[in-house]
Amino acid sequence: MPYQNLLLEKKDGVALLIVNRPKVLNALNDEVLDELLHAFEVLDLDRTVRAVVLTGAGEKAFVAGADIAAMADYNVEQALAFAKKGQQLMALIGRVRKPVIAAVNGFALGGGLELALACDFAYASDNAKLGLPEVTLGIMPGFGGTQNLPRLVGRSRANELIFMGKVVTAAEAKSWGLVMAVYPPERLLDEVLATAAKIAGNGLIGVARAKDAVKSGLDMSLAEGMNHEAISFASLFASQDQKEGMTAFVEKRKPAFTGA
Ligand code: CO8
Repeated sequence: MPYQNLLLEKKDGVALLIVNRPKVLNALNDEVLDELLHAFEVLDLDRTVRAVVLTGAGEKAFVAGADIAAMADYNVEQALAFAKKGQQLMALIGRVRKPVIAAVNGFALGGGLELALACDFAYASDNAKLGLPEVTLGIMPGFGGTQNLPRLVGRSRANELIFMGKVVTAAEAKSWGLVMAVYPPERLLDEVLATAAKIAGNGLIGVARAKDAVKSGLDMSLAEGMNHEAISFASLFASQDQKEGMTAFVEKRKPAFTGA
């Protein structure tokens, strides 16, 4: 499917997905959400892709939120449908059987920060600004921000950010663990692509099962999560990647994982 609002490049097992509406700072409207849903479904199934990097086009923004002009005249039913579609996208990113890493290259506001929060982890440029300013528009986060942010940074920090509509610097976001590292803008993408390439060199099934164990474990009791982990761990011993990884170690060579 040719995308109107996305760019997609693939190299050495890493897909680079770019939200491409720089004139409106990559704001998310219904069409962008549909295209992102399609792209992540396809990337999940694409056996040549072992890690995904998500970023925004241009030098100013990752994604500056849901499209305010498009939402302005929504009624309650339209708002619900839009929120559900956004949440469907965030859930899909969590289910994609490979890591999805956000390269936050500028503003990540509202639905843009919620998109970054849905990724497995994030890096930022040192000029990035992150926040959930929805209350300044008379609304509240609707793409998972009230659920995902407190799980990541704790309830007090999340509440302060959300109730104030506060926007924080990349350095502050790093000190909270919201982003893993901060780079100069011109280095950000190369650094994130290098991280993705390292992950892409590991056993795909092991990484995928680990992603699932961490993600679903957050919604389980400790005992259920442990059991889920043990079953996932054991299942890997039926994979070729486990045989290859351990044989390569014994033979003192680099493993050549196939993802099978
Ligand atoms: N939606 C639509 N257009 C936008 C958005 C946006 N979120 N952000 C920026 N733009 C547009 C601007 O309107 C402007 O367009 P134009 O050139 O035609 O005037 C263009 O992008 C460039 O923006 P600015 O001129 O404003 O650039 P500045 O550098 O002066 O400011 C800011 C950058 C600070 C990022 C500013 O653009 C801004 O505050 N943007 C809005 C940020 C925001 O409030 N985001 C949250 C939106 S609400 C949301 O995300 C809810 C998610 C859950 C939805 C639930 C479903 C119902």
